[in-house]
Amino acid sequence: MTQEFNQRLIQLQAEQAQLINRENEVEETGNGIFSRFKYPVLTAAHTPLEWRYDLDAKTNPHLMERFGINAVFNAGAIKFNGKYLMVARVEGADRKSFFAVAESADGINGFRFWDYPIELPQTDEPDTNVYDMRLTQHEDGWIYGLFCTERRDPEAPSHDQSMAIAACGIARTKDLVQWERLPDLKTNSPQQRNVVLHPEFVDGKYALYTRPQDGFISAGTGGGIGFGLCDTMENAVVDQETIIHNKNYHTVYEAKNGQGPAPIKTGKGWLHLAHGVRNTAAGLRYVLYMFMTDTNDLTKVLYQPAGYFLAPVGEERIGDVSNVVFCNGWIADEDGTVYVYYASSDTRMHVATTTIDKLIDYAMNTPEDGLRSASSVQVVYNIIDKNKGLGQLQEASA
Ligand code: M1P
Repeated sequence: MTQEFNQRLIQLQAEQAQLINRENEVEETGNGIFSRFKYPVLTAAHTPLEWRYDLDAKTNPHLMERFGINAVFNAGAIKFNGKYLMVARVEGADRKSFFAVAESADGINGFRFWDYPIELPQTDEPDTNVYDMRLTQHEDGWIYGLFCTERRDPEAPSHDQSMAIAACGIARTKDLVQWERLPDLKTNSPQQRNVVLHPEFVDGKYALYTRPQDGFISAGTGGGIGFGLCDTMENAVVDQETIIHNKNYHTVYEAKNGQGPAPIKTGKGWLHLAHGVRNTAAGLRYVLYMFMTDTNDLTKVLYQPAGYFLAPVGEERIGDVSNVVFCNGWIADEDGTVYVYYASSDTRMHVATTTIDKLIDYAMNTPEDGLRSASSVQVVYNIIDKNKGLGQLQEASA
């Protein structure tokens, strides 16, 4: 027995050390907009063995897993004390999700979970499931975590055990260890997911991106990325939601969409990353897309490149909920590098790197969606015509 325990322990520890210490590799060439990396940066296998196994040979002689982890995905992100942190959605084999911080020194390699997952205080109405935290370092001095809290619909008949109500839970912290729970956001929408706090005050108020929707899965008559103001986060109420980016027929955000992480401020406007969803014969397909809003009027969309910014490829296409990429965390570094942390197929986390300059260029110079095949052909014609006589290698400039 002791031999079995020892052998398994050595193997488990060695495999995890190899996984965490593996250097990632940038994928060659790409599209010039961002760089993808070969390996996921955070997976279920990255979760500490101490969370999953009873490591006492007396009570667990076969060294069996006592708490299975199914997936690690949809992480918020922040640079904190010089380290790159993700607050990941960790989903147990029991389907319940919770939040846990993982840290890396360079934003790409060596992500390692902190010793304990986050102990999230409860409101008077306990959460059944929590997920998809968006982190915002607000100018009021707090780091806010806005997330989805899900509870069974009290109106649900007993034969339907899947009807749920999604609402926006709110917590705040100064150190990502101790969290203060605040009351859930109140809006006029029966369901809310993908709510994100803007990092600056707007007219002295807190500004929130929302996603009103009718049903738990379907946006119904709701949907679109909403924008609203509230006086306080200690009892957050958004009375009015203005849709700033709507669902649209025959686009990648035809069925629904949602704000990703908090937008990044640039000299040209606010850069937004969002997810767009469309239906296919194989189920819903989630991709990431971008748009840019005006520096002073956050409801005014200045630029919206056509189509997706990032879509699932290769292994990313396969997982618990296949054909999905989802992003609720990115970090803009002081040197202009942007780390986009995205999840694939509700299963694992990846990173893509780019820069603020490239994202501005992408947002401003990628043609908009003409909403018809003929318009797309015209865009290609314009590019071909402009390319006449071009395509030669350039002299290196000083
Ligand atoms: O399964 C894909 C995603 O579905 C939901 O996103 P949305 O609310 O936009 O439909 C969320 O449950 C998300 O966590 C999940 O990744």
